[in-house]
Amino acid sequence: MNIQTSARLFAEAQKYIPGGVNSPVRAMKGVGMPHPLFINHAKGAHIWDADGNEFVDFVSSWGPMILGWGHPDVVGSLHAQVDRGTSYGAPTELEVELARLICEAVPSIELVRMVNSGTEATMSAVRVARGFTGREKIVKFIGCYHGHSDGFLAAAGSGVLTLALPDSPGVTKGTTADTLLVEYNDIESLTALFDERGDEIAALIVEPVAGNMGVVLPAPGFLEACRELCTQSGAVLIFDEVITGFRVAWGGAQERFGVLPDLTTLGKIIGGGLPVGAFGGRRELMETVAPLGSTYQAGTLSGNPLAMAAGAAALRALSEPGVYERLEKLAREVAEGLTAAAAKGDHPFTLNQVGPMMTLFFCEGPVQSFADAKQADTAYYAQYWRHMLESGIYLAPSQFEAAMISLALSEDDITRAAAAATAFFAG
Ligand code: KE4
Repeated sequence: MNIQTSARLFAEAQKYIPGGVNSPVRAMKGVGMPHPLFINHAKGAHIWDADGNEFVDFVSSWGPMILGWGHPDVVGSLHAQVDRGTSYGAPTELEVELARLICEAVPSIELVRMVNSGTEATMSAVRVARGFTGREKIVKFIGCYHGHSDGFLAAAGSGVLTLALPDSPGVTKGTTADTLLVEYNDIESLTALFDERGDEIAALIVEPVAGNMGVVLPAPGFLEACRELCTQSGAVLIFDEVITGFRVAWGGAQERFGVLPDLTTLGKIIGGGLPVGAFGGRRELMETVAPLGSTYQAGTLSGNPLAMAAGAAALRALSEPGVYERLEKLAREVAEGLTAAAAKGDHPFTLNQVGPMMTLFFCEGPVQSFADAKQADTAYYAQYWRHMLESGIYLAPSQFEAAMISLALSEDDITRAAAAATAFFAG
């Protein structure tokens, strides 16, 4: 496959951008590529790189493009707005419309504040929880990613109840000292932590379906335990639905699994492909946010008219009858095709899926935690990924990410992906 233009663009990019990319996972280092592919354009469920190579896309820009590229309502909303002004730094009707759609869709959200990224959303939600409770500790789960604000860049230290250590230069010990880490789905350790330190805990933040260690499902009772322990201790339960929001159901994972958090963070899909994030939840919590309350949070481009227009158009398209049934059907067909293909090979594998997000792990199942996920054969994943790329299928360039299904996938796209996978595993 000719990727010379990407090679040239990468050489140029490295002159000006650290690592030649604006986000590390795009570097494609996890799959043994000499350099990332530079994308030229996309339409529907297809994406073209700078050398004109066409791929069926299963990344969806890491989630936002659930409708595919070029949805007429989303593009139309941007064309209608762009000549009216791209940013005012003032309230607009557009942000009221998107806020209304979110409050009506997400069961636990009574008030919502728009921001510009998932990182901003989770950072702000934790601040609200700390301000509301007057407490300082936060609980997060090993393998969950909530963006790159300091308190979340914490690695498991040693000790029975895992104290966190900085997981990046520049993150201070003081910051991560307020972060307590537990294995995902480990209800026993979580309960022990709350028994011992519940009165210090401001918030527990969790991906209700983990997507950043590859897809890992909540074990039966896990989300309910998070809910109950927070209720009992007075800690704030935060569902980080930046991926799952409007993906696994119209009302997100909280609707699909029937557990309501106190705060929810959103991103990706709600911006229709434009930069966006949001945090929202129970009125008594959100009323503490400035200027109504005293917990400060702000942003020059928060509620940006283009992002609001595209996001509202995307949510209106997703609110149409039968959309999520169709998404589930497409996802089921993709999962069945990949599973049948992998079964033709001799490498251990297990597929974790919640509707339109899934990961094919190359290890024995079950994969129910980051410790399990780390058993996956990343070298084999890299071989699989490169084979699929050469076959015109664009997968997430990491074993520890999710395949994100879009409504733009055709039956032919799904058949092509299954055939390419079969050729790899049976080959
Ligand atoms: P952003 O700041 O990247 O918009 O959102 C951070 C974030 C928060 N919460 C969850 C559950 C997330 O998955 C993310 C970001 N997801 C990654 C991919 N899994 C974004 C891709 C990237 O970092 O380039």
